[in-house]
Amino acid sequence: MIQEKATTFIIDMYKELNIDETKAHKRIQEIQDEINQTGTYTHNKDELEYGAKVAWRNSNRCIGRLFWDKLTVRDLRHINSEKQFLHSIEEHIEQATNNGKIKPMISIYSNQIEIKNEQLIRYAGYENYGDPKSRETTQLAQHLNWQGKHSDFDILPLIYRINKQPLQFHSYTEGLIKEVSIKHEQFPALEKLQLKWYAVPIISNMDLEIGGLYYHTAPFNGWYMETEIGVRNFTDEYRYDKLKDIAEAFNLDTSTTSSYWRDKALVEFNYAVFHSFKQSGVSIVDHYNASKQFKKFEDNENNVNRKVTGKWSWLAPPLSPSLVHNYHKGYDNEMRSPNFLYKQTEQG
Ligand code: HEM
Ligand code: NRG
Repeated sequence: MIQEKATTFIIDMYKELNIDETKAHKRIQEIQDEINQTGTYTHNKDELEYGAKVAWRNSNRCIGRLFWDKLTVRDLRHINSEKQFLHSIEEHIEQATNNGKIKPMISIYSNQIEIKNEQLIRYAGYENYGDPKSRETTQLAQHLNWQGKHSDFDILPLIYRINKQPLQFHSYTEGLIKEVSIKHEQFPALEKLQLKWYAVPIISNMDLEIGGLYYHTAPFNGWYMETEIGVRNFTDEYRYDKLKDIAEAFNLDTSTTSSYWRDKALVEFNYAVFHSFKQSGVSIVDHYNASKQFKKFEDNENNVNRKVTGKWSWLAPPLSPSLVHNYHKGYDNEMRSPNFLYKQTEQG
């Protein structure tokens, strides 16, 4: 099984990179020998980098794939001490944030290191405050003796384990996490709600599969599309559920749905999220531009005779979806390898 997957991966990679076929066969033999001796094999740096980039290219739910080739891949498989690990995680956050000019980045660790957070940066969730999505992680952190301030925006600590030792937590160095306050130049009342969001989404709960090997600890990030924050995180009833407060800040009549206050508030709020990020010098993309970039990705892929796979329900933005091209066409959701996968335990 692993042998077959490794073989397919090497053949695909060498073909795509125009490397001599005899070299592919030599590498496959090498891998076969390693598997015979140890039961598994080790990617070299080129394989790891290519594999991570193609995993992004194959991520059917991602609209940001135009930039798949511009992923900074950090090979951190050698790291085996707590000190090195924590330093490297903070380094990822700092380098990916890049003072606001966000760099797409992935850090790949050995499976001896486990991260329990869903994203490296998330706000804690309590019964009446914060992000309800993080309640479980918050309880775990509290169980480990972490204490939050019980505000709406307490940054959760990193929760990790090395070499099957007990779980530990680490609170990030002061000043490391960049955040953006949400405001609207025409409606000062919005700022009074004191909403803010962190600059960089760094997903840390997915497995990276390359050539039959699974990297369980491989946090990765790009930048936000504004609707992720504006339509979902602040608006979903099971998240921050702020739409009514936002509509009131915009002076809308919330007494009847036929005033369209929900729709009006949503559009204006997404505008505010986008421009607040821009004004703070933090990378973000609006859904029109993201969709345009995705079209370019589709064209690029067609030009090199690769079929684009995708999941329509995720690629259609949750704000004015019918105004972008991808709403009006279908996508094949076939799963390619390499790829990013949900962990078994979180698949539900
Ligand atoms: C999902 C945009 C970079 C892999 C998504 C989603 C958006 C998005 C809007 C849907 C999220 C949701 O609805 O919750 C972007 C943008 C990027 C970017 C604007 C800017 C560069 C990346 C990178 C990777 C990646 C660097 C991996 C190397 C994924 C994966 C998903 C996803 C695996 C599915 C996540 C899930 O199922 O929860 N992306 N992305 N994306 N993206 Fe990207
Ligand atoms: N919706 C989630 C983040 C999911 C991934 N989105 C990205 N990924 N933009 C949220 O926190 O709102 N990325 O790698 O850039």
